[in-house]
Amino acid sequence: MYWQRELECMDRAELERLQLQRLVATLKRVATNVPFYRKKFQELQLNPDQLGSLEGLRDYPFTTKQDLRDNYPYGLFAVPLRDVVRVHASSGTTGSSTVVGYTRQDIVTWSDLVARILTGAGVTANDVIQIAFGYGLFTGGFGLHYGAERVGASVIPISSGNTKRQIKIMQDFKTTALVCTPSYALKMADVMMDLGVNPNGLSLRYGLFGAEPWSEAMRQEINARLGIRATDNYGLSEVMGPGVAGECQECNGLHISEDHFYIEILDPDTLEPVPPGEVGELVITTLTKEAFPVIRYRTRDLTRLMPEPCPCGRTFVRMSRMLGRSDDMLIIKGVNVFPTQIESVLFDIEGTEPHYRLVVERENNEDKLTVLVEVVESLLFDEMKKQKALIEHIKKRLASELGVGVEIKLVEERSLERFNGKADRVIDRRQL
Ligand code: DLL
Repeated sequence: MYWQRELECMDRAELERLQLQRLVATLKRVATNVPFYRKKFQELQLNPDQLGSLEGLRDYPFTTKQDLRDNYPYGLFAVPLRDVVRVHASSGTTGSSTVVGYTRQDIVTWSDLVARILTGAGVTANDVIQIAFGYGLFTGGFGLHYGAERVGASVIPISSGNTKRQIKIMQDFKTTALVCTPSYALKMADVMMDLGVNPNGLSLRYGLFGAEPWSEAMRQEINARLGIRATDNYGLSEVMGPGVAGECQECNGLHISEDHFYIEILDPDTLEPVPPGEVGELVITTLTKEAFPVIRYRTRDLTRLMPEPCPCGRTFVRMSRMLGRSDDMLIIKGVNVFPTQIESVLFDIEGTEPHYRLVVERENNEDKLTVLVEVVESLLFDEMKKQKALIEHIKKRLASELGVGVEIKLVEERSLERFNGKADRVIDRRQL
């Protein structure tokens, strides 16, 4: 049942020794190979050789998404490109995207860690696993794919989209495990109903879902409608991709692969550790990554640790499902979207005013993002043709910037409420 029992059930003191040893090695490596870290460490007079305990990491500076953007594309890589065998990137076609790389060994580690998650969720070599995450710069498709091959399951790399075809393949190929976002799993259930396909007649047993927030209620609904056992798994491209943490079959919190990631839970305002079990921001330091190590990366994801031992026997600490974000990032159909990306596109388009609202809804289990944009008065009185052309233009620009389609609604100048204090432009009506 276990993938790497000797590691996943490691004694705590032994784990901490291993973490410290790997942490010192990582800090030394980035200080030598990455000018960004070297400079910061020098400014703070930090010498990795003198790190005597894991807590000592608190003296080290944080790394943020902005740091990755500022060093676009390869500035934070710790090995020469010659040693990089794979590159992934987050959404955003311009300077706002973040680029990460992997050495051959990083790919081996990544596959092992995803294999742990699949195994923890119940997947074995006997399973037929359908991977409905996008294959491409997004880490979801390839990340899960390599892990599933490592387990020895039969992998169907169908990628995302074309729901009817997904269902046909699922029937014909006798898929037993489904991998996608939780909202897409519900959409599949809807389409099955439309097509008159009875989920109980399928071979499906497991669902491994991640890449976006969901709730316990949503899990229950997916389980009931698809007749499966759904588990949650978490990761982010800056740190590796999927494979950072995942639920075992207890379905009660996600085990973090602590032999490869050192985690802190901090108050997002004071950046001090919160008491054990309380909600805070997850901050991750990679312990084994070669091409793209990160030190104290602020994920902006809010969670809490569950330090109690897990009945499954794994000793790696669990964290609760993600409880929110400490910034304004939205996840639309699994794609990360920042309101500022939308703003900069709108600023660039003639005829629009810099006033907008983002309305997020979930219709038929699919996310829908509508951008309300104020336009100069003359335009609203213009012929429909001109308005339509503007809408199409904005849609195209946004789709290429964000990597996901949005709806546009033009509204009258000065019709959107103005803010006195902090602008709150996002209305999220999704009920997960
Ligand atoms: O979403 C990696 C991934 C792929 C994880 C497939 C799991 C499965 P990014 O595109 O960089 O990477 O987005 C990372 O997505 O900071 C969270 O806010 C959110 N996220 C990822 N997994 C979960 C989850 C991938 N299980 C960002 N629950 C993260 C809630 C999640 N949010």
